[in-house]
Amino acid sequence: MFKKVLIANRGEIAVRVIRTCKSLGITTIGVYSEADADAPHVKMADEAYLIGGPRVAESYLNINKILEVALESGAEAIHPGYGLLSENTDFARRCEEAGLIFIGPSPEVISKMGSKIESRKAMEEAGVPVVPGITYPLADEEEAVEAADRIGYPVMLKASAGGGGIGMQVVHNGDEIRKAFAGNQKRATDFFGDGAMYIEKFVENPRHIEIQILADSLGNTVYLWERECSIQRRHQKVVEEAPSSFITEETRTKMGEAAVKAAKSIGYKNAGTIEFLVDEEQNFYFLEMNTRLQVEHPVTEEITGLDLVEKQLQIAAGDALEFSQEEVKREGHSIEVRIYAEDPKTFFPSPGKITKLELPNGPGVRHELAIHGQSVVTPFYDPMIAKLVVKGSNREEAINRLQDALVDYHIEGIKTNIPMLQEVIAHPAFQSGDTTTDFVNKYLKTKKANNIK
Ligand code: MV4
Repeated sequence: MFKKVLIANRGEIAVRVIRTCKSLGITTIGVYSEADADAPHVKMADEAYLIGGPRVAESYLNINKILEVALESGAEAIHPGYGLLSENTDFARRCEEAGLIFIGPSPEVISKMGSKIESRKAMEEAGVPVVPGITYPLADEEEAVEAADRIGYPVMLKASAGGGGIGMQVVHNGDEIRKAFAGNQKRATDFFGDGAMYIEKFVENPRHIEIQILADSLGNTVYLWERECSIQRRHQKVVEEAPSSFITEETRTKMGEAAVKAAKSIGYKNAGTIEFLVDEEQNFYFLEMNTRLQVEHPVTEEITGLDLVEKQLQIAAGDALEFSQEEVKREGHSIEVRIYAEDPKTFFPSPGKITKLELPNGPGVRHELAIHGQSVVTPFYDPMIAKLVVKGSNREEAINRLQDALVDYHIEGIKTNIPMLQEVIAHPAFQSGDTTTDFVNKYLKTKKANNIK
């Protein structure tokens, strides 16, 4: 195992990674920006180095500076967390070139999965179901209309480099495509520097269900069941749970096996997630692969009893997975909610100084925190300030524990989305498991502020 690891991230995920490193006796190197001198991850790390100004481009995305700190401090490996540099092909390659181990898959795999068209192609070749559609960049809107006529409407126009719904639109006929094409292509070019567009059949009322996998460098790949993440607001996940109450045992096995096949076919290594859309008939289709540890990984840890950060470190150090697929357990039910510093009515970020923080506890309650009781939440970073994770022996118990915990969760000084989370969890549709991707628009009182294009 490594002796020294640099954590190239901030907030709750940096804290999370440091915690496991400490439990394994690994010395932790933190990095921080001028805005984060007082942040929890800085206090927790064994050593912490200032790497630049508050804006991420000056600090947490500053590859040269981060590599310099890693080399000077004697770190052997870098954990990128999620977001920031975690899916940056150039960073993974630069780590390799500097003789540092990037804790994640190879730069080639990150790059391939970063392109929606490339990853679709890879999955088609591997025999993993993809949504009926095309697997090449469209030359222009007329080619899009031709393809859509073949696929059948409605279709979804998508950007190959897309994320967060950017460059994506549902279209119902040729005229709509002609109207939508150039605008979406331009947005994709502006945001990602890549205007490649493709189309897929539009899947109605889908659920977002993803499979966690682990792959070691010796060829062992296992799936750690699913997470259901259908409740999202503007492509931001809000509530995640495991297991899904929607899929059958048969679908669960098929999806797990498809995810392992997907990972093996591309030579995947480390922890990864295959996202699927699941339709009302339980057909599932590959959507995209996330080549990093995800925000919602704790719900998988809760039902499997595994520490995913520990597995990532072991895999990166060259160790074999010490268990087989049959030995992966699935016990109880876990739900995570993301707590954002935002106005619960307007959903605008709500930075400011925290004046009071009182956290619930009790059986089955877990916290992942980016803040402490006197933190200043700045506007420079993602407004997610904490995750509340609960576990129960079944979904009902998990829901009850979550409701109680949210009542006892007190943050003062800034506004948070806790009222919205309470509304979701208390809703009969959530309680009965009716959790499709249009939940927020369909059921919440606040839905006017939640328009999805
Ligand atoms: C879709 C879809 C329906 N049909 N693709 C949204 C984010 C992006 N990564 C893919 N997304 C979707 N792709 C087809 N062919 C519906 C969505 C979608 C969605 C997916 C998962 C969770 C929430 C969502 C909210 C709106 C649309």
